[in-house]
Amino acid sequence: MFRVAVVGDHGSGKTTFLGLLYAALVSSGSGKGDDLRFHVAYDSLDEITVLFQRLMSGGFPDSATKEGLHELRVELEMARSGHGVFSRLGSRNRGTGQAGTIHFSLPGSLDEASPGLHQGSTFGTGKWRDALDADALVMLADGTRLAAKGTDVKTGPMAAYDGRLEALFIAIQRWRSSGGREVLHPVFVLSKFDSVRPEVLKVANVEAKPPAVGKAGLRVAYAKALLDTNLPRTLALLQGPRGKKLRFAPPAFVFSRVTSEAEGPDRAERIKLRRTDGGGWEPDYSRDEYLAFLEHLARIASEAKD
Ligand SMILES: Nc1nc2c(ncn2[C@@H]2O[C@H](COP(=O)(O)OP(=O)(O)OP(=O)(O)O)[C@@H](O)[C@H]2O)c(=O)[nH]1
Ligand SMILES: [Mg+2]
Repeated sequence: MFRVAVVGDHGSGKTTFLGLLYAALVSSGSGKGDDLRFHVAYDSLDEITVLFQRLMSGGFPDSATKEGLHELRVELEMARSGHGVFSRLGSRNRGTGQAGTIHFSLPGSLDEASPGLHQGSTFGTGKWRDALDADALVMLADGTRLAAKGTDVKTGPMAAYDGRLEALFIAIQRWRSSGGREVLHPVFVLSKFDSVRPEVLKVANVEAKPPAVGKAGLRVAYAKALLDTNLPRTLALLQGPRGKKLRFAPPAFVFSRVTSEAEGPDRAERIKLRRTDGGGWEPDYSRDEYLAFLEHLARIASEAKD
């Protein structure tokens, strides 16, 4: 089983991210080619279905949805001769069609985690175990909180979060110094990317839209132009000397965006919906980003099995 832990501060967009990932999975698994088939484990089905229905009808996660969803277990299966985003995986596996089980967990909000974690000390049980044992660590960086280049990094809006992420990585390094998985894949999700302050993009000297999926080098440069100012300690740690056992893979970046409609006097903030090819409705979100991320996960999950 390939373990993916999703971490971020309170309200950074964790639940929305997982819901949209599921929406992307559903939309790709019901396409004409059916390159990707998936099966959601029974124990995760209720919560993800409720969240999915909520997003598809234009609502952001509410408190009831948030309470329930702490994990999602998905069995991925690739078509034998896939031609879609998953085709590479299909060929790698020479038609066995298996990517295996991917277990997503949402251990909680990092700003509300145990003090032991903040100090980087080792701690044993509890839901944060999932983060310590993860194959991939997905870190939400709330786009609305990004500071513009030139801001004092020590007092910027993400400075404290940067420290918490760094502490989490140090805790993981310690936890695995004597065993456990030897590779950790860091993934930065720049969430709410529709709402990044224009000034932030301007000062960083980047376009309003991130480079398309597939333009790997440009995307790394784009993301780093924004994150260098906001998460410098975490980025430095990931690039620094290796720990005794644990190795960090090069980070991946996901630009997550769902268009929202502002709240009015008597209505809550809503998700803007758009027409699908099939004639239905879905959230207006960065579907390409999510599909590319699923492909990335499927690939590293299949490599982890080798
Ligand atoms: N504009 C915009 N707003 C977003 C997006 N994603 C999340 N939000 C906003 O952020 C709020 C919090 O999102 P959640 O997904 O519930 O965040 P969370 O990290 O799960 O929050 P907690 O579980 O309460 O800590 C939502 O209610 C939206 O208002 C996005 O892509 N675009
Ligand atoms: Mg949540």
